[in-house]
Amino acid sequence: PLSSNEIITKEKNNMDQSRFNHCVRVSETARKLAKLNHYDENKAALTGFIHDYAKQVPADEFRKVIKEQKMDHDLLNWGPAIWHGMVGAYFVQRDLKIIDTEILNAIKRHTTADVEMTLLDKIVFMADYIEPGRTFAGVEEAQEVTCNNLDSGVAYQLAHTLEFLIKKRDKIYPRTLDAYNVWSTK
Ligand code: DGI
Ligand code: FE
Ligand code: FE
Ligand code: FE
Repeated sequence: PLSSNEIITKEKNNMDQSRFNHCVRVSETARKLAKLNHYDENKAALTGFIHDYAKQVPADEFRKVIKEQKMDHDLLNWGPAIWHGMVGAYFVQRDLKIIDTEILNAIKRHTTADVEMTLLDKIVFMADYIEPGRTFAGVEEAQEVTCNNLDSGVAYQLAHTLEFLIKKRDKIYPRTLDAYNVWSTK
């Protein structure tokens, strides 16, 4: 495996400074949520740190990997917002040499969520949403809800993300909608 310093260097070289700073804050927030929910703090912090590793990969590189790795061709109908998690996990495995499927799955699910989510999936999904750099209206309520109950935080984020996407007349990735249907009633 790569050393921590090698991972930090590769992460830095794959994104700009403000995205890197976001990743550091997500890492710290994931550590805090792990402590609150009795999960391995170091594993949560690492996953949070690398969750957006592929956020600034060019679209053509994503398309190439989707085809070469024979991933679901429906992915080609979507864009970087969906790819940087779902396909981003491939880049994490390839470049950062991380093979832990729990970590890779949490990265795959960090944007869309999923009908079934592990504790690590939920920690990273919520840390990304409530990290202290976030400024959207309602972020304080989101932080409070999430720190009181992680599952309620997941439901909160999914509902608000759907509202946000519909307001923009953006497409809803079916998995995001499936996740909302399951988590909104939990
Ligand atoms: O990568 P970050 O910006 O830190 O955060 P993220 O990975 O949670 O991505 C958030 C963006 O992804 C946000 O602008 C909404 C978008 N998104 C989430 N679910 C869907 C989606 N975009 C589309 N088109 N469809 C979705 O279902
Ligand atoms: Fe992301
Ligand atoms: Fe997110
Ligand atoms: Fe993020």
